Amino acid sequence: MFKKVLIANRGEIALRIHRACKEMGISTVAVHSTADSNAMHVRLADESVCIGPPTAADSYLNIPAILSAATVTDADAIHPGYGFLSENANFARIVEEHGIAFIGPSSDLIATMGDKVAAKDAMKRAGVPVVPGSDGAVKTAADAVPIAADIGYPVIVKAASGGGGRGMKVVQRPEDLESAFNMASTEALAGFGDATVYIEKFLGQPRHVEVQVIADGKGNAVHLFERDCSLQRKHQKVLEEAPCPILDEATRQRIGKVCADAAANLGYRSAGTFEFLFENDEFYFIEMNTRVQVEHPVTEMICDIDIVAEMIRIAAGEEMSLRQDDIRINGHAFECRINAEDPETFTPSPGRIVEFHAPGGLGVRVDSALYAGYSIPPYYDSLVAKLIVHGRTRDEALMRLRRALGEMVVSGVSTTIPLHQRLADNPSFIAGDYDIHWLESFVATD
Ligand code: MV4
Repeated sequence: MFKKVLIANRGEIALRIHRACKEMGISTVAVHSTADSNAMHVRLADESVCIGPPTAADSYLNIPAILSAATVTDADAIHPGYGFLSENANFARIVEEHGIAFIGPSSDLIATMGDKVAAKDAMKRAGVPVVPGSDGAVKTAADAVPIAADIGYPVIVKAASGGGGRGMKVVQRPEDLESAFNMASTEALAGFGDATVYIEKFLGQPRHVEVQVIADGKGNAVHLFERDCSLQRKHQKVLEEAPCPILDEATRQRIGKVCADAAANLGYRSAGTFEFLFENDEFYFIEMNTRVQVEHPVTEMICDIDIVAEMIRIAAGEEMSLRQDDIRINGHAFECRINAEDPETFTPSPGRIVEFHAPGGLGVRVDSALYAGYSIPPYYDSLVAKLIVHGRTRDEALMRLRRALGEMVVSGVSTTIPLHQRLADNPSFIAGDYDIHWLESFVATD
């Protein structure tokens, strides 16, 4: 097992990784920008290294600085967390070339999954159901015409290097195809340096359901069931739950097995997530995430498995001890992403935290790097805490969610806690009756 792990991240996920390391007897190295000298992840780590100025491009994305920090502290491995360098295939490759373990998949599979066309193709071949669409990339607007006609309108043009909704264009009618194709391709080139696009059938009211897998790269893979992440605003998840409240048991077992088998087939190593659109009781693969995700705790709560610890054990070359038959869903979990933002306008609200009180009690977990007196810097993501609740049933988890939100205090900055309180009282949310567009209208009208 590793003696020392460098955590190439900040905030709550840096703490999350630190906690897994300490429970495994591993010492930790924090890296930080000059804006984060007083951050909790720096305070808790056994050692810390300043890697640059506040701007992420110069610090948390600074590959030479992070490698130097790992070298001077003699770290055996690097955990990238989420965001920043976590899905940068080049970073993973350079880390390995330095004789340091990258706590994640191989750089080749990160690269494959980063190319959405290659990812879909790999999944199709591995027996995963994908959204009907073009067979690979579509080169010109003229080529798109018969392909779109064949798929049937409406269609969606997507950037192969995309993600987060950028470079995506919905096309309702054939006469709009050429301009949409050119806009998507231009946006893709500007945003990702790659003009490649592909075309899919546009699904109108799907849910976003994703399956968590863990694999050891030696042909062993398990799934940890699914999360429903449909509650999003501007492609940012707001509240997630596990399991999906509208999925029947047979379909759940079937899609889980499909994903675990695909992960084993691909020789996938580490934790990974298969993202699907779910509509009319059918799953359609869209993308695979090759990192630990923000919302991984809802899965940990229902499966009683430490996903980050598993990632570390697997990166250290241990064979996976998890057995599919031992993994069961116990109850229900919700996660509220608490952002330092105005709950109405969603404009960021950085600044000094005056009071911080985390709720507690049975079935309540708070993953946060906040403390009273801490100043939230304006340079990074506005996520400041995750409130995760678990109950024996969805109803019990919901009661617990309201109770915990009522106890939580973050003063000095605005947060999205009031938004979560309104959500937790909303009849459609309570009924589990929502799709990927529902939250946008809830925020606009309610
Ligand atoms: C789609 C879609 C409908 N049909 N693909 C948005 C982000 C990107 N990762 C995939 N996205 C979508 N792809 C087809 N064929 C609708 C979306 C989409 C969406 C997906 C998941 C969660 C929220 C979303 C909000 C708007 C659009």
